[in-house]
Amino acid sequence: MLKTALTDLVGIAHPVVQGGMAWVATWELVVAVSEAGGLGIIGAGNAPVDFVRQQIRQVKAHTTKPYGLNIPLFSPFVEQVMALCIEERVPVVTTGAGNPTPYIERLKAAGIIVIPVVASTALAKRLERAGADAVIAEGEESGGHIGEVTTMVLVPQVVDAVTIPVIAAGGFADGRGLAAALALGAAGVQMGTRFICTDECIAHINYKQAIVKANERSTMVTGYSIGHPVRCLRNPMAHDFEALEKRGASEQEIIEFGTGRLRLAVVEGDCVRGSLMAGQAAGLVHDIVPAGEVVRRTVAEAEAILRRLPGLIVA
Ligand code: TUI
Repeated sequence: MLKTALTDLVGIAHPVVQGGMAWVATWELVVAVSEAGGLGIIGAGNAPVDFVRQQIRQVKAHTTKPYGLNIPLFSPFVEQVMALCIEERVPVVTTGAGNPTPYIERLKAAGIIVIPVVASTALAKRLERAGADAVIAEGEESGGHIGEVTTMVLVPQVVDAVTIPVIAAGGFADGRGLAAALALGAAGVQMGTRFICTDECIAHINYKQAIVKANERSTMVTGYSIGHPVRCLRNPMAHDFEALEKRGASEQEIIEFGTGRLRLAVVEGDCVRGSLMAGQAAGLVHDIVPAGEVVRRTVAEAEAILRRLPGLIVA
């Protein structure tokens, strides 16, 4: 067992968080991760409030363990989803792609643990002052919407910048990563791509197999030109997106081109026209297994490493 500031804060057995991925992180995956002693997180994405409510109700019906909900701050339904979290007493709320300060006080007043994703020390410090309970420091190795700093340099700098627990994200897929994150001063890891390749994840099998086939150079980043960099697997869609940006297409044209692409990948399994969002850790994922197995393996491997490392010290 690994006891950290994160396991204490949230009341979970293992310092392993499942990223709240839009379309992908539905109640089935969340229940599997939380039941295994990790923290499962519903991905609200851009979904309307009725869909999100159903997801919360299903999680509550299938586990009594702590769980969370992620809301990307550019969702058109952000206000309603925040209100829903309060109404449904969701234990943990994580946010992505922006500054959640305007919501923190309300969430905290309802007893909700608030854990924003940050990509810089500046935002981490501001959010600690605003009352965040912990932060997820996410490096540019991650899939989906990303910042500009790598995990290896971001995590220890965020650890130095704040006193609240820091969860490391971006590039993690196994126990070696968890052990390394703890060495950097983090209180746990969040993994997204690794949890897509699980039996309980509802993503199309084509999506999962594309991740299993990927190596460390299989992802690329599009969207820099419109200020929304997104990492996904290289495929015809990603190359077309890049070509569009290179010829100076308007923001509106680019957004229109991108809209609905994640759904195509996740739901239809369209690996040509869909956006297969994934992190560089895709190269570390070699199998599709139960989500509980991912949690157990990650912790067991980290424990074995941490037991072995003191042997490196000589008198
Ligand atoms: O949020 C993410 N990753 C995401 S959200 C997403 S949603 C979506 N996309 C397309 C179609 C449908 C749904 C996909 N991937 N990760 C968390 C994250 N947040 N990474 C980086 C950041 C971040 C970046 C800058 C957080 C804050 C920030 O600060 C800006 C500011 O205002 O200071």
